[in-house]
Amino acid sequence: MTIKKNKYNLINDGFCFLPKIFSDEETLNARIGLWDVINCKYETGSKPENRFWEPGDNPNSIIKIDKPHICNKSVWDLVTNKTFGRILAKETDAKSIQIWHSQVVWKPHSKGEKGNAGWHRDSQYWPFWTNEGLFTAWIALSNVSSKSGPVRFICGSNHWDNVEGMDFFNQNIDSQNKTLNRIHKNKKIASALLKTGEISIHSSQTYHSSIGNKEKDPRIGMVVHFCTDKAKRIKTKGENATYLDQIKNLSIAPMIYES
Ligand SMILES: O=C(O)CCC(=O)C(=O)O
Repeated sequence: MTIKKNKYNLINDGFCFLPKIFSDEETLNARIGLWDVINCKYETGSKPENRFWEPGDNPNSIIKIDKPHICNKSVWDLVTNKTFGRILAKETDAKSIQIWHSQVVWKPHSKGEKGNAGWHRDSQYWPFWTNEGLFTAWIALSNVSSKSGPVRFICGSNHWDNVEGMDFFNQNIDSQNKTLNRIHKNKKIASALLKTGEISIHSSQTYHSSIGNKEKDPRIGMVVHFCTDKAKRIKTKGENATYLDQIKNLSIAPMIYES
């Protein structure tokens, strides 16, 4: 099934789909670079911010590693592509686009619940940001079919109040579905069926998840968290108090568009 690219929009639905803007060479190089990062080979000498999978761990579980863009030049080149920055600015009606965080979510053929990413909205992990001006671009680095565990968005959930009990790391999606169904009966869910090089964007308030990859090839997403000129920092105490100070360092948090 092909998605009608203009059918969804960021404001009403909380997500949208963009056509391919990256060349096959750019996506292939980034994919090779991410595989290196996954295997602890850091071309730039910089380590990722956080690893949730190590070589030797379950080969059928979801692999998530934070800030791979600082570890590999091809990954850096992908996310800092000028056309990408311009298109994100157009879609979000922004004067500037800064990448402040990223992840690779690499999903090999899954077994059991190990490939699941639970329902969540990104803002629940970001107490140091306001909701406005915060978005995520998901760049497909493989073809994503309905069987490969695509990201699924709940239409309009960017307008919902918080739903307790939702979490990326909770792989029991059946139990999360029960909670969601109690509160929101008539949901419409859209899957991001993307070709390599295509992109989805969602707001930080949009609930999304993904289930296991039943294809034999990996499903690969380069997840780019970006802020616009409308985003504002919130002062927080404790372990997050200084987390966002790193956005002053453009070699960690590149500005990819300024009007
Ligand atoms: O790639 C996935 O399955 C989950 C991605 C995700 O949670 C995100 O893009 O914010």
